[in-house]
Order: sequence, then structure tokens, then C-alpha cells
Amino acid sequence: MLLSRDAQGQPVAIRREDYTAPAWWIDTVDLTFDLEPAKTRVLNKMQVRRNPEVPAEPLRLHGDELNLARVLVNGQGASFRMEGSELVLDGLPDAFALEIFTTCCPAKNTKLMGLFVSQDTFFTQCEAEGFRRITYFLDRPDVMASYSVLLRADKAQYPVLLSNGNLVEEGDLPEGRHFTRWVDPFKKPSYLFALVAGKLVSRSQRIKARNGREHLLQVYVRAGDLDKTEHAMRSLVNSIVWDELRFGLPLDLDRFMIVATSDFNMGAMENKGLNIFNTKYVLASQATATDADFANIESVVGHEYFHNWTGDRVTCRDWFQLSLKEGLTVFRDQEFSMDLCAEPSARAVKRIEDVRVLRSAQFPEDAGPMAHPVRPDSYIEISNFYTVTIYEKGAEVVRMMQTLVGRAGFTRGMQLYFDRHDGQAVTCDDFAQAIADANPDSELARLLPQFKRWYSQAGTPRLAATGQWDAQAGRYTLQLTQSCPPTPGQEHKQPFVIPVNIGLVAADGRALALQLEGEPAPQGESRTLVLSQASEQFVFTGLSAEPVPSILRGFSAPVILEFDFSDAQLLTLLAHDGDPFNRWEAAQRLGLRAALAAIRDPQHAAGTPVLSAQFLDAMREVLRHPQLDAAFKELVLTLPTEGYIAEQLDVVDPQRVHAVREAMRLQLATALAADWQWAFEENSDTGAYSPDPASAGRRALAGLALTQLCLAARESGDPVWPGKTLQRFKNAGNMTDRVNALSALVVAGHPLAQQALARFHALFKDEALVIDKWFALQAGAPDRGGDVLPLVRQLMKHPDFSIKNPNRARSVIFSYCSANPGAFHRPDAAGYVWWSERVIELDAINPQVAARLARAMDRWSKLAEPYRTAAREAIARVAAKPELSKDTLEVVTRALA
Ligand code: 0A1
Ligand code: ZN
Repeated sequence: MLLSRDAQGQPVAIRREDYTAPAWWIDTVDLTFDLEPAKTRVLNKMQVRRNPEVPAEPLRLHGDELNLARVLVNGQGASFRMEGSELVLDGLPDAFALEIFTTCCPAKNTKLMGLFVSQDTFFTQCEAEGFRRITYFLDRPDVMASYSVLLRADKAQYPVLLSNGNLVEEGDLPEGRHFTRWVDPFKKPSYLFALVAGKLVSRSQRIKARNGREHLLQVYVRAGDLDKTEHAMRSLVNSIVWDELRFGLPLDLDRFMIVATSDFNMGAMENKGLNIFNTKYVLASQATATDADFANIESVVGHEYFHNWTGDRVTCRDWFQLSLKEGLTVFRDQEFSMDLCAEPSARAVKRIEDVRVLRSAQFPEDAGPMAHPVRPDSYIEISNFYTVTIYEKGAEVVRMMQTLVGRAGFTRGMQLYFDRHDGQAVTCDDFAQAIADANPDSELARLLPQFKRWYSQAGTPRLAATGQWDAQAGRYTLQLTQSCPPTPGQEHKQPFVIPVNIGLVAADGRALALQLEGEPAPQGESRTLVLSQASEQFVFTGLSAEPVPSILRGFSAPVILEFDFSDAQLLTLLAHDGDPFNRWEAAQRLGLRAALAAIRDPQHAAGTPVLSAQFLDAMREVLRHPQLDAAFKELVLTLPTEGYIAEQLDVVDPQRVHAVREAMRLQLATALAADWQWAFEENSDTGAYSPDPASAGRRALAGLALTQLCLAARESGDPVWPGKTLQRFKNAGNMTDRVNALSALVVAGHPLAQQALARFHALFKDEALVIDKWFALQAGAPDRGGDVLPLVRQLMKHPDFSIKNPNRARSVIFSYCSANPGAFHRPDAAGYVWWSERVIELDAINPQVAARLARAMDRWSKLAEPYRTAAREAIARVAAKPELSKDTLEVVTRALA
């Protein structure tokens, strides 16, 4: 086992190629906890045996911030030594009982890894390497053991004591204490261990599965939050039903629990049978949660539940394989949310939303200093690799497999994967092999080694397409050429296997039949071309007029498509494409094109229009369209983000990008004022609240309309819409309408915003998740004369602010540094200086959160002067800080490399 710091105390990179199987197995773990915040005692009794398949080695157990009291081998005091934080035992028999007694201090655990206290309740977080903060162990995912857990604590303060698996015994102890004993029927790696102890209440539901087995489902929260658990429970039931229907995967436990905590570094955690969630992804009521919150809860509850098979039953051999469980499980939760949509158009909306996340977060990651393959080759701190590449790009890789083998073929592949690997710790190769083997005649099977470059090569491929029309022969030749830019450590890339879904649209909007050269007859109006060479030609025949190509339908591969569409072609696709994704994409391209032209034109002056009359007319047509859904309209009418625009530029002047996008937004607001008013009135009353996609879509469009109307009113000085907006804010019957109205006033910078913000705070002062929204709205507000940074400084002094709570820290600090480019990138560099101070401050409290914040500067090298130099200095200031965590050090070191 490698030490993670060298002799000088510098962090050492862990490399995938150095993987070796463990020299020892731990078969059983019997844990006893005496829970006390200041000093928790942990007795860990293990059965250990030598792995006969690898050369003999001492037993090296991981530990972190533990106080070691005793080590017994077969009941006898044993000699051991410490090497750094590792506990090393020599001269051991081939199989033995090992007993280790340690203590730790959960009350002082601000990293929120291992055992910690949140609002007087104990929680654990063990992924990826947190179990070693609870006891000495082989804390690696390929060591799978059977766990039995005894929890003891004061009964009045900690009436609920939970761990993984089944409750087998409980009872009282002297001095007001009590105990529970839990046995997990499945072997698991240490990262899936969990315990919870505190004053909690639960919503319980019993369900009977299709096979007749009964299960107890529970959602545990603090007293007072029980009325916000209905949606999470419904989402859990839906997840269980869906996994059984779609993949034949049943719930394998008698009892499945979800517990919510307000102090959590991430979204949620899939501990076997005892999922621990950030409250943000559990608690919802129409008064306190938005439609987006409801949708996120559904997908995160689904995600964690789906891990029960993809992650828990079959886990990762090592952390380089993280996407084996994460990419696959994101794919599964995306499919789940889509399958729950009643309308096909709602499925398309979900796909567009997912692609927006990929393009706005993963593409920049893949182009920046932290770029890494879906299966990385090395890391310094594994926590830094819970990234959009591992998750979202990993999900796209799985989606491409499904595209190549078909939906039924993919389900067959999943079955084979579980037949082969249930109960094992495996690799991404094992997964891809199972999908291919179950579909031997597929393109995936034919091209498997090449397809797997998606796992090994980083960077976003470019797909350059050109079309050639031969009117005489009625042939349309599409040339597809791929390339991939260099990424850190990978100068040259080999061609990928790229599934390209395609259709051809006539100038009048009709979908054309697709017949490739050599085929006897047309085969449908949409099909998948598979590009595996650097460049290939596809010839469509039997056409009577030049078609408009609709390429990469449904975003069938995570690539950047370059095609020199004319405006007229894009307008045809926007008006007629049968593929909703490409219809939306056409509008994005038109908007992007206008933005880039204005940004690049040195003559372009502030105040001159950016958008053409033609574009505005097309937008009006979509907005007023009698058949299109409100949700889809809202997506089309939302301009590309500043971040997405910036990614298209080699050198970024963030203030110019901001100014141009603001000008576009204002132009859209004023030119379509009457249409926005119409759209608002059409969609403003959604009746009794339900978070379903159709009504959520109408609220989203009404919200966008309100923002546009308030923006236009600011220009004209008209008081009517701001007044109406304040009224809507006050009378709102749900959080979506309320926060949308509030946001419209804040975004427009209207004086009424202050009044509304004060009222919002007073109304929701006891609702932490709503107060997070209150902070985030202000820290994310459009900058007017540099006013956001002073406001953010003030917010940090607000009595409700605490930097120790990750949700609160994110609501202020991340909203400003990562989500408000116009305010953050100040010519005086004050935003960057403030960022560096916050990274350093956070690093001493919670390195994981600090390292995430450090990533706000990932794209610094693209910035124009004076931003670039100032940004570099700020990063260097962080890097120079002594005793930085390896989390933050890895991020800033890569940024400066
Ligand atoms: N496996 C979890 C994500 C997760 C990872 C690390 C954590 O440590 C702080 C917490 C959660 C998931 O994918 O949901
Ligand atoms: Zn996950």
C-alpha cells in the first residue's frame, strides 16, 4: 500500500497502473461504538486472513486522526509500528482475530468525513476514505466484509440508533443508556458503512414487491420536518418499482432507510440500506421547495437507491473505477426521471437539461487543468475526482453503449453484468465487456477496444461535419471528421467511436426518408451513423432537393459538433426539426452566433442591438406556438449562459461577455414585451400545486416572462410590472412562484427587491434551505457598479451565516465566485483576492469544500488581461499557503502547471 505523502510530507500521486490486489482479506467486522460527541470509543474485532494469491506483506491498516489504545492479535497484545498514519503489523499467522480499540472526536470533526456531529446527531460519511477516520482498516473498496454493529449511547439524547442492514437486537443499559445491534446480510466495502444516532422521527411505509417480499421503507428527519418527507418517500417507492420493471432488479433488503442531515459535503450517500442525504435532497413542501428541488429530490433519491445494485451489490475494484458505479448510476437516474415523464416532450426537456449541465460544467472541466479521463490514471486526493467527468460524462459513455446495442440489448447486458459480477469489486472494463458480450452482433462488440477510448482519453472531441449536395444525382454527402484537443498528460488522441444520430429535413420542414448509398430502400427518418475513423463519408441518395441535416439528434455523443449552418438552415431546424433536442440546439446556435459576433467585433458599441429581427421573430414564434410545451419554450427562450459563451472564445473578457449577454437579454425583453405579457398571463395560474413536468414547465415559463417584463420595465421606468411582481411574490401559493417573482425583482435591480427580500427572510427565517436561497439570490445578483462584492462581505457577517455549514457556504461563496461571472471578474481583482481568502479559510475547516471552491478558477488561463495576471496571482497566493490540505493543493497545483 502506498503512503499518500512522501518523506518531505508532500502528497504523492496514486497511479492506476500500480494497483495490486490486497495482501490480506478482512472477512468479518464486529464493531462496538460507545457514542459520545467529545470522545467516541470504537472497538473493532475483525477476522483477517492472508491473500494466498499475492506475495506476503505486512498488514498495513489505514487510519486518520485516531487515538489508538490497544491492538490484540488472537486475544494477545501484539507488537505494531506506525508508518505515517498507517498501523503496520508484522509476523502474523495466515488467519487470525484482530482487535483494535480506538477513540475519536466527532464533535470536532469539521471535515464531515468519518464520524461527525450535526445538530446533536451523529452521522458518518465513509466514501471514499472516511472509514479510516473511524477505525484502522483496509480502507479500500476491494476488501469486502460482513458487518455486525453494536451501538451504545445515552437513550434520552440519542433515542434512534441506526446502522446498515437488519436490526437484530435492542435494549436498555444502566445509567440511562441503550443499545441496538445491526447485522448487514451483504458483504460490503468499508466506504458503504454507516451509522446514525440522534433525536429523529421517521415516515414509514411498508411495500410489497412483485415477488411478494415485504419491505419497510423509512425516511428519518428532525422533528418538525416530517411534513416535508412525502415526496422523498414517493420518489423512493417509484425508484423501487422502476428498477424492478426496467432492469429486473429488486430491493434485496427487509429494511431500507434514508436519513437527512443539514451538514453534508455532497448530495447524498448510498450506504447499504442506510442512505444518508443532504436535507436539500430530501425535504420538500410546496411552501418551501421549488419545482427544481422536487425534481432534484426525485433524481437523487433514485440515484442513491439505484446504487444498491450498481455500486453496492457490484462495487469498484479501486477508486480509478469510480465511474463504473457513478456514470452508470447517473445514467440510470436520468432514465428513471425520463421514464416517469407522461409526455414524450417532457422526456426531451429532461434530456436538454442534462445536456446543459454536461456542456456548462463538464466541457469546461475537460478543457481545463483538471481534465481527466472517465477512468483517471492518477490522483493525489480521490475526493477531487467526484467530478462532472466521472458522473455526467461517464453517464454519456453508458448512454452511447445503449445507443449502440439498443434498449433491449442494454438490459440484456446489465443482466449479464450482474450474473457475472454480483458480490464482486470490478472494473469499467468488466462492465463494457458484459454489455458487448450480451450483444455479440452489435457495433459495440465489433468496436469494443476502440470504444473504450472513451474511458481512457480525456478531452471533448470535435466532430466537424460538412455537407455536399449533388442536385443532379439527388445525393447528399455528409463528411464527418473527428479530432480531440490535447489534455494534461495526453498530447495525441486516437479516434473515438461516435454514434451520430441523424435525420434530414426538407426546406419546407418535412422529415425525409434516409437511404444510404448501396441500400435497396430507405430505412426510416432517423438513424444512427457510427463514426470510428478519423474521417468518414456517408452518402444519402434518392433526394429531390437539398436537405438540412439534423446531426447528433438527442445529443447522441458528448462531442462539440461543428457545422457551418446558414441562418436559414438553423431557422428551418428551429421551426420544424422532429427532434426536439436539435430544435432547441438550433436556437442556441443562433443565439451563440449573435453573441460571439458582437463580442468579437471591436466596433460593437454598448447599446447597439445584438439580435437580428429574424431571430427575434423566430423566438416570438416559439413563445406563441400553439403546440409546443411551456417547459420547452422556456428552454428555447433562455439564451446560452455566460460560461457557455466564454468557452467558445480563445481569450475571454468576462465583462464583455457579460455586457453582451445582458444586452441580448434586454433586447429579447423589450422586443417581445407584448409576447412575454401574453405568455405570463397564459401560464401564471397553474391551479392546485403539483410538481409534475407540465405544471412545472408552465411556472418556469411564467417566471422567465416575469423576469423579462421586469427587465423591460426597468428600461422604460414603467412601475406596473414590478408592482404586479411584488404582488405575485406576496400572494404566491408555492415556493416556485414566490422565488421566481423575488428573483425577477432582484435581477432587474428594482427598488422593490429590498422590501421583498426582507419579507422573504422574515417569512422563512426558520427554514434553513429557504434561507440558503435567500443568500444565493443576493450573492448571485447582477452586478451594478461593483455592488455585489460588498454585499457578499456583509452577508458573511449576517447572523444566519456559518462557513462551517457546506450548504450555507455554497449559498454565499460559491454563488458569487462560481455562478456570478459578471460580479466576480472585477477589473480591480478584488473578487479574486476575496476568493483566495475564502479558499484558505475553508481549507482549515473542510478541505473538500475548499477544493471545490478552488475550482472556480479552473479557466483562468483563458482570461484576457488584466484578469489573467490577477487570477494567477490569487491562485499562487493559495498555493503558497503552508499546510494546505492535499485536496486544495492538488487543485491549485494543477491550475498553475
Ligand atoms: N457516492 C455518492 C457521492 C458521495 C461521494 C463522496 C461523499 O463524501 C463526502 C459523499 C457522497 C453519490 O454518488 O451519491
Ligand atoms: Zn452516485
